[in-house]
Parts: sequence; C-alpha cells; structure tokens
Amino acid sequence: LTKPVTIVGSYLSPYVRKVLAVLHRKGVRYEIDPITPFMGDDRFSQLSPLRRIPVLIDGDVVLCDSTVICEYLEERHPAPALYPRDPVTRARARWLEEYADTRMGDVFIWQYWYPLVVNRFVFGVAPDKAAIEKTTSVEIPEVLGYLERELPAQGFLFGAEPGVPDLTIAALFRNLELGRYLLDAARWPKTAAFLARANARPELAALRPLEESMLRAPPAQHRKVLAELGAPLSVVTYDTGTPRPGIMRL
Ligand SMILES: N[C@@H](CCC(=O)N[C@@H](CS)C(=O)NCC(=O)O)C(=O)O
Repeated sequence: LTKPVTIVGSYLSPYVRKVLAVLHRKGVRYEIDPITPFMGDDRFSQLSPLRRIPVLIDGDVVLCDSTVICEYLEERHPAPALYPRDPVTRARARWLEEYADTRMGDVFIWQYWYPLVVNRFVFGVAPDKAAIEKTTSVEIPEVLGYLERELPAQGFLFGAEPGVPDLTIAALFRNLELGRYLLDAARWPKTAAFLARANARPELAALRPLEESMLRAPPAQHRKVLAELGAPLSVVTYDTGTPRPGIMRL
C-alpha cells in the first residue's frame, strides 16, 4: 500500500473540497490538516507562498492550487479519467473549471462566503448588507444564467460520471448552501437538478457532515469534532489558532 498523500486545508474551502472529491474518485488515500489558511504558521507560508489552501504533499512533491493538484492527480493516477480525452472537449472542460475557480470563486466565495462567514467568525468583521444584496440580486443570478445554459439536463458535463469540472462547480455551490443561500429551482431548474445529482455522489456526500461539524464548532474544536466523525486527520498541523490577513486580494 502506498503512503497516503497529505492535504492542507479546511473542509469548508471549495478548492479543498474539489481536490478531496477527486482523490475519492481516484481511490487515493489521504490525510488532512483541516486548517483555515488565515491561521497557518510560518511553515505553512513556506509550503504555500500565497498562503492559500489547498496544498498537496505527496512525498517530496508539494503543490499549490486546486487545478495544478487535479492535473497532477490525473497524470499520476490516470484511472478513472476525470478530464475528457478529445482535445476540443478537454479544452471546454478546462474552461468550465477555470470559470468555476475564478468567476464563481469571486462571487460565491469572495463576495458571499467571506463577508458572511469568514470575516464575521474569523476576523470579527460585520458584513456590508448592501454589498451582499447586490451579490445575491445581480451577480449570483448572472452566474446561474450562464450555468443554466452550459449544464446538461442529464448526467454530468462529459458523461454519466462526474469529472473535475462537475466536481468544481458543485464544490463552489456548497459554500452558498452553507452560507444559507437558497437556490430558486423554478428559475434555474437545470442547475438545481445538476446539483442534486452531484451532491448525491459519494465523493461529495461523504464530506457534508464533516463540513457541517466545522461550521457548528469554534476553530479550536475543529480537530476534536472531525476526529469524532472519523476524519483522516494528519498528525502534523500548521495551525496557529490566531488569524492573520491573507496576502492576495483576488
Ligand atoms: N486558485 C486557487 C484558489 C485557492 C483559494 O483561494 N483558497 C482560499 C480558501 S477557499 C484561500 O486559501 N484563501 C486565503 C487567502 O486568499 O488569503 C485554487 O484553485 O486552489
């Protein structure tokens, strides 16, 4: 049996979730240090120069960025393939992953999840209600309009099983759900049905109770509640327990 890889990063991060779902699909064992990036120590800065999660450690290999990590996993563990083979379809898959990581990341994470959850509970900063209102009434609907055109009525983007772009899109949506955004299934029926299919998949469903337990417990209790649920925690942690602001703006 090969040694498990290590993932540094919280179950509440959509980019960590995307990588964990890919590891599950590929049957790669992992241990996790479920830290908030803002709480990382100086060793974490060495591993992750942008002070971002996820980080993957595989022996001597240390990689940052969920896309870089997923492409590495695809090349290292080719079966099952999680990107299409044909160049045209593969390019479209990469585009949808990029759209999710950047535009959905901007709107769902930076404009919704950070002000409502992270800034409030990690840094003690109250959300700007007018900014949240604009995000929910203008920007989230704009993203949903695009996805409603792109997502398939049945199955997943490139077949019957989810690939990296499907898992990325669903992983980003999970933060809206955890932030209590209610998706209007009458207005965006294809997207709602796609998410229901994706969330029922074991690679995402298995993570849901862990995410919820983290949201309910204060950061100092995270390891304890996750251990009780059987999370594969790493022995080493880069957590300091004290937040410091991130270094990147977007
Ligand atoms: N493009 C990166 C984005 C990763 C990212 O932004 N992660 C967030 C957590 S959800 C983070 O580490 N934020 C801390 C910061 O930006 O300072 C990826 O795909 O991994």
